[in-house]
Amino acid sequence: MTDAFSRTVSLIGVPTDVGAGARGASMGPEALRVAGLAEVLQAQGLRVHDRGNLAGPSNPWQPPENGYRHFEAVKAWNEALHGAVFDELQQARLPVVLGGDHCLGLGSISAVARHCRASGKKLRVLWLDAHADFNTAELTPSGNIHGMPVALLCGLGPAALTGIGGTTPAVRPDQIRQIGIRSVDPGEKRLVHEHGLEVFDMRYIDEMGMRHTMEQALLGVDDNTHLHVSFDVDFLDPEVAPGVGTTVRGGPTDREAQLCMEMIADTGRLASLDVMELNPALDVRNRTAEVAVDLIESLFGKSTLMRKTAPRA
Ligand SMILES: [Mn+2]
Repeated sequence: MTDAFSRTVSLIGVPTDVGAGARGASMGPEALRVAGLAEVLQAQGLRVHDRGNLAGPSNPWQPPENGYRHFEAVKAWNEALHGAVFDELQQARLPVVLGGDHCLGLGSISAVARHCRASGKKLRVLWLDAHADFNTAELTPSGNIHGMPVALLCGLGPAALTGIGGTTPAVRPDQIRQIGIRSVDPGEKRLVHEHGLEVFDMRYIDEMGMRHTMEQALLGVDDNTHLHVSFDVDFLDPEVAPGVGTTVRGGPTDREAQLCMEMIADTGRLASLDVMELNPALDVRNRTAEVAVDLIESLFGKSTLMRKTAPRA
């Protein structure tokens, strides 16, 4: 048995929305727990260790300064998360980060990348999101750092953020595949092209289907690959998942999202996960958290299909 299926999963709650434009994602970790995340993972045969929540500064709710909102708070939360994720990986545990807004992708993925460098693993990041999150302070109108983590990971931005993992850039664009994208600012679009990010946007998924999309996104994943999934819940169509701060119409349906998760599970290479942007303040009776937990169940190997093949060894 390897990776996801022999390991302890560590839940790391990061109750903050300092990077977001709406308050409420700070309640995400608890909503995922209430929706039964630990129990669902245990039912898959995984050991689950809930590390509780990290601590950090409260949300000061200030306007941007020099193009960034809450720069110091974002830095503090991401440094704390970086340390926590790296610790878990060093102990051969599979970290599941319960966000929190998506600015936390910086702390989480910089830790995963550092672990991959230290252990000689090949890194593949699947970024499931309605947005490319490739903004910079120069481009973003809002200054909300949850729109910038991919750019920061690729080294675009101030050293205090891009250098959190000790190596800048933390990741190369060719290690990232973005899936479900349907809302990109004009300047951001140009930057995404300049940096050669591989994007499977909704147009691609509509035309080619989720199966082909995932085959392409997973191309080259091998036994030495550390597969990280950064799951922004706004990846999903708002009909399925209303409880997010930045809904964008026209996302994957429940079945498309299930297939996406199942095909990731089939690789057997999932080694770390972020679940971001769930906003219980905007949800309907915790429905979106329950949808997210269902999808995470599929990501860890639950297949809804009756198959005659033996379960993964
Ligand atoms: Mn995002």
